[in-house]
Amino acid sequence: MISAMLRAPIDLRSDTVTRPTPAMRRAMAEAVVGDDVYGEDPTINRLQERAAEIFGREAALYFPSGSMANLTAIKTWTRPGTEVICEAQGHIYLYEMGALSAIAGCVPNTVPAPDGILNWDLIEPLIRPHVYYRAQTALIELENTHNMHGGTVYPPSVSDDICERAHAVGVPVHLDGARIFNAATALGRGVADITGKFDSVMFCLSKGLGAPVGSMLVGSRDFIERARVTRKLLGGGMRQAGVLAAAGLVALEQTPKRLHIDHENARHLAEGLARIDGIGLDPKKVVTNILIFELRPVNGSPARTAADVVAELAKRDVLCGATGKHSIRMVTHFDVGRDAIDQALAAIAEVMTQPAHAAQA
Ligand code: TLP
Repeated sequence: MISAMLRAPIDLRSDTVTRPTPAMRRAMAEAVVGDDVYGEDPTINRLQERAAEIFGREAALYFPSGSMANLTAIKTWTRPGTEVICEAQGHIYLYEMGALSAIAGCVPNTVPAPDGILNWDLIEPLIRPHVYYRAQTALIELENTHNMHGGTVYPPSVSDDICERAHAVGVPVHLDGARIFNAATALGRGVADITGKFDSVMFCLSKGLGAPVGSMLVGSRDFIERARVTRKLLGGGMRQAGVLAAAGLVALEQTPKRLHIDHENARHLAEGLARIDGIGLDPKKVVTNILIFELRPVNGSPARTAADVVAELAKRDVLCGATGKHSIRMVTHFDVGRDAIDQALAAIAEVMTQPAHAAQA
């Protein structure tokens, strides 16, 4: 009992929960810093140069969060009263506080897509004709990997096609690539290769890459200079934040090569879950580090609620999150090894043998 109490929980709520590695902490302690609002933080400048280089772009900009980097891109590409096309479960639409409307003044124009993967046939009907009294389409946004569809990955031919056709009608395309290194790992391709046609790309250092803080926006020099102004407007001008960027540099250089382990662990978890009565998911669809499963009725008993299963798992030191009344998300990352995944599976199997009412009593 005591050892169970002392054991750190198996935290599958998100890959945002990772703590900095010893190498990151050393780099943070030793970081050379300056005032980044004056462009004088050598560590931030180095991180921005490396991000631009890795993505084959002219420039990059460091942000405190992915949400601020997405909003900055949206606000830089659009003006109030214009529309942003995105997928109906997109992070910018569901989980960024409606900032695209509240702050950028844009109207989201959403469409659901199978597995969250848009294509031109879905997007084209949403593009507004050039009539002066219609809100104009100012931006298309894609999400790769797609979080709320369980870490699904865009086939590069599909995202390339969307970008080319959008450019042909004069609309820029922004990528929410919070987990683009996971997508690249799953595809066995480089991030520059799979994102080259986007006008701007946001990626997070603080998710699968494991840094404690930070996201990047990459694009042309002109776009990044305009984004720097928008970032300051949003209150995102930081000072000696090289102490944070130092961990980001370690994450950028060292972590992408180990992401396949998180993907293997997610698939292993998915295969185990699919064998448990009352759980529905297709393990073959789990190709990165996120999985979302459904709770289903078993032998005439109603489906368990996600809130009930999440609470029962928490009592067993397994943390995860509900994404709907009967759906749960789990995310693998470098703080959760294969043993922890097996322990989590044992706990889930135990919880799922309880009758629905037992947990609610
Ligand atoms: N996602 C978080 C939650 O907000 C859901 C998570 O735990 O997955 N784009 C995508 C696709 C994201 O998944 C997230 C964070 C963001 C943007 C925002 O990044 P932050 O949290 O740094 O603002």
